Amino acid sequence: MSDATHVASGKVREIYALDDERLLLVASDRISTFDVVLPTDIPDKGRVLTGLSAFWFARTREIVPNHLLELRDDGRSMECRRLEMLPIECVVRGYITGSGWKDYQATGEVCGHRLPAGLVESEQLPEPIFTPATKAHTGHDENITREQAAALVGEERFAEAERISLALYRHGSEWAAARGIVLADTKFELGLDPAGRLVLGDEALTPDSSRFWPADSYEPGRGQPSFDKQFVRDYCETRGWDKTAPGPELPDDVVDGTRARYVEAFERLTDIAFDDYLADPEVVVR
Ligand code: Q0N
Repeated sequence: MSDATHVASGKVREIYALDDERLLLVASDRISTFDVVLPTDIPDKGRVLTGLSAFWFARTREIVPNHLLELRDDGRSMECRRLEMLPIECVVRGYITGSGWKDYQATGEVCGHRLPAGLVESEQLPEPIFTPATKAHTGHDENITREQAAALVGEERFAEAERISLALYRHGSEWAAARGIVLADTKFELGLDPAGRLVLGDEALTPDSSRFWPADSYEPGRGQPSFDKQFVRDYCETRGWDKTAPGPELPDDVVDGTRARYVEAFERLTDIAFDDYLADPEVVVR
């Protein structure tokens, strides 16, 4: 770490340059809700997200190569290949929620996909759809049409990004469904390696990059509770917080309950005990 240069900060992750070819991605224990980072950490949240990403990277290598080079012993840092990232977010939606639900209600379409009439909030779509977005550095990512996305990355790369993203979502959502978790939607970031091949970067199929819903309480026609953040959201609602920074500090029971939900997501999805991951992070990639 000592000779790594800080390159970028996300709300909850940091990126450092190790050399010209390699980056270090470090996942913190910070949590955001309603787009605000809260002052209270969730212990091990960064390890859960890093472990899940590494797990999926190891299991989706046949679909697309990825940027993971090495998972560090701290369980929260990954050494990665440096890529030239595409200027789009590769979002896949299997259910109609979030900005997709807003766009559908306004226009009957999401990113140029015309959807059946009469869908209700959180309903499963007839087929998962690829709904690219632009990367907004301030505020929210903006949904764009396939034509706009193709203009940004080229027709051929757009088609490949769509095919890869849909294949990753299908794999992840089927795996999760078998373990009682609905993967409503998810966001991937793809980049190009020096040979010009598409490579999966960022984190993948984690609760921070996806909407995870508990399958046993899934009920179309309303918003769904979040698998991981519901205690935090409920607490923030009872506090009557106006959702502007700074957010409220979280009491111990909300922290403990939320940590338990992250660990539960990890254990259900990986079939690996979280303590085994802490003892030796490599268990998720073997
Ligand atoms: C990169 N982002 C946006 C951390 C993640 N392998 C890579 N090569 C070059 N650049 C990037 C990666 C990766 N991953 C990706 N920024 C740089 C995603 N960030 C958002 C903030 O948190």
